[in-house]
Amino acid sequence: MKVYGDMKSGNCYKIALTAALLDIEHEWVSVDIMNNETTTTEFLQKNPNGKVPLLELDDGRCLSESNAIVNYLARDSALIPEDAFARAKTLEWQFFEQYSHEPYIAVARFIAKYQGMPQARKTEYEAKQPGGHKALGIMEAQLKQSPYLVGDQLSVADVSLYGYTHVADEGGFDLATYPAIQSWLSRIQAEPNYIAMTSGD
Ligand SMILES: N[C@@H](CCC(=O)N[C@@H](CS)C(=O)NCC(=O)O)C(=O)O
Repeated sequence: MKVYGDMKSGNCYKIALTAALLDIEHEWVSVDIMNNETTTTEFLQKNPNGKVPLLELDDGRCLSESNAIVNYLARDSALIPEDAFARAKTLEWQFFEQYSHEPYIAVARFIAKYQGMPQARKTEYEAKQPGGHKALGIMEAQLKQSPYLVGDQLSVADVSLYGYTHVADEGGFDLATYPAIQSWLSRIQAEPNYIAMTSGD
């Protein structure tokens, strides 16, 4: 299978990390989002939404949306809890990630790190800070109660939230005041097959 992605993107890194943790063989096809490579006719045929990550199976079927891909790759693995309620909780965290975390932390990071904080987006960047801290506060509260977001086991919820949380400082979010998040980051980084965000691209 092929994964189309850009390792600058936490959404794409989630896929690389899932594949590494589960030792899933795949071909990484680099797509440079800064060079508009998601807008080519060829790419839009695979994902009409023009976004990475994108998974292309050997039979040609394509799957977009990072958390859908994470869950597909992790099917039948220990990253997906067997218990129905715990499994729904992993989905709860993944929807939280897309609606209440990524739109603040990932966007602030993109403006600061990849666009170099253009004056035209400075107000928007600043407006992202309270929402990002709210999301981090919710994670911190959970991680004070359990080592992982859903109980005692690493799950897809952790992989999905790890993607942008571990680089939140690049969006101006100082993690110093979130000790439980910091311990959680270290636990994930200690996973045997862990790969860092810069590798694989
Ligand atoms: N909800 C999508 C978001 C995907 C997304 O926003 N991808 C960005 C990179 S992080 C992208 O492809 N941007 C290029 C563009 O929009 O042209 C997911 O989780 O996969």
